[in-house]
Amino acid sequence: MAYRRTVEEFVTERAGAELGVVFAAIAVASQGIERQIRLAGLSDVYGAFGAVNVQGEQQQKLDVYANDELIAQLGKVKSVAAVVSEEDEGPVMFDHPGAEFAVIFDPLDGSSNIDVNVNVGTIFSIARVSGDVVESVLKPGTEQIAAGYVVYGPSTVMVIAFGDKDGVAGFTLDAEGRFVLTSESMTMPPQGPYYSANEANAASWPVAYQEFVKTLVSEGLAGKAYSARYIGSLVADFHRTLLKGGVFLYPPTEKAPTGKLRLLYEARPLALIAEKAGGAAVNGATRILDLKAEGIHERTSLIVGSKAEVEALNRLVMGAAK
Ligand code: P6P
Repeated sequence: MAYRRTVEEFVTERAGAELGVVFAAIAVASQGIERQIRLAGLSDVYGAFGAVNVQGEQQQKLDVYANDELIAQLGKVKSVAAVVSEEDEGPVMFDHPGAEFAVIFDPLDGSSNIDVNVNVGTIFSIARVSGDVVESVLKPGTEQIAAGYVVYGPSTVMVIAFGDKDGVAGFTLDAEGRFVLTSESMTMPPQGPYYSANEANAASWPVAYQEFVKTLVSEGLAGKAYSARYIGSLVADFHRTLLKGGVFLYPPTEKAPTGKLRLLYEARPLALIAEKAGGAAVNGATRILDLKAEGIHERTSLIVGSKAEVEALNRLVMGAAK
């Protein structure tokens, strides 16, 4: 079998050794997280950690483990100045004078699904630091140096994209614990068979979103019929959308009028990957990558997926807003 490059080798070739080392640290942390998830039932790592994070959410033991592991691995990389995590109020600063990168991440997304053995994921974005770390990471998503996610499951896969290069690449965790290249150029189908949303919230969505889903169900779009898929782990719902096409939508709701998902470490990294794969990502009115964040834990609505569906919904939402 032909040699498969590791994610560190691939990134080093495409974007230089400095970034390659950052991805190597993320790969080591992700391998540790995968092992903890796989063996969770055999050790006491299921369940609540007994504390609440900055989001006011019950931390699961594996949330804390994942966060600690990513901080530990990235803290060894001299070119990383700081990390910004969903689990921490502010940046975790490292004593790395002159370091140029900040890594922003959701260490374990979908953790409510862990105890039921459903896919969960790590989502990350890499920003260039110039001066203040927070100011640097709040810049629009078009400034991302790179972004990626890891989806833990029957097969654990890392998917990445670079801000200034074309293409989306996929790596699979092998038996030796390395993420090796398995998809060199991933593209999102121009239209898909699925829509993905938590329809229990539909009554509180803005009407345009309700109309859109009703139309997909009753008439389809451009002659295509649709089916519903909703896993409840953003990374898994996104990964399916990337591979099969269609649209994932988390519109504004009564409980989350500005959206539930986080802009910096959920929507933006996935928006970069979606666009680099030929898809699109908006918040209903604006391209996700153009949004400047006001705060590191800012939330947003997210419509992401194949161009056909995202653009159709965007037209409806913009039309309704007039
Ligand atoms: P709901 C998981 O808690 C998460 O942050 C995302 O992974 C997922 O897409 C979303 O929330 C699910 O939210 O309201 O449908 O349970």
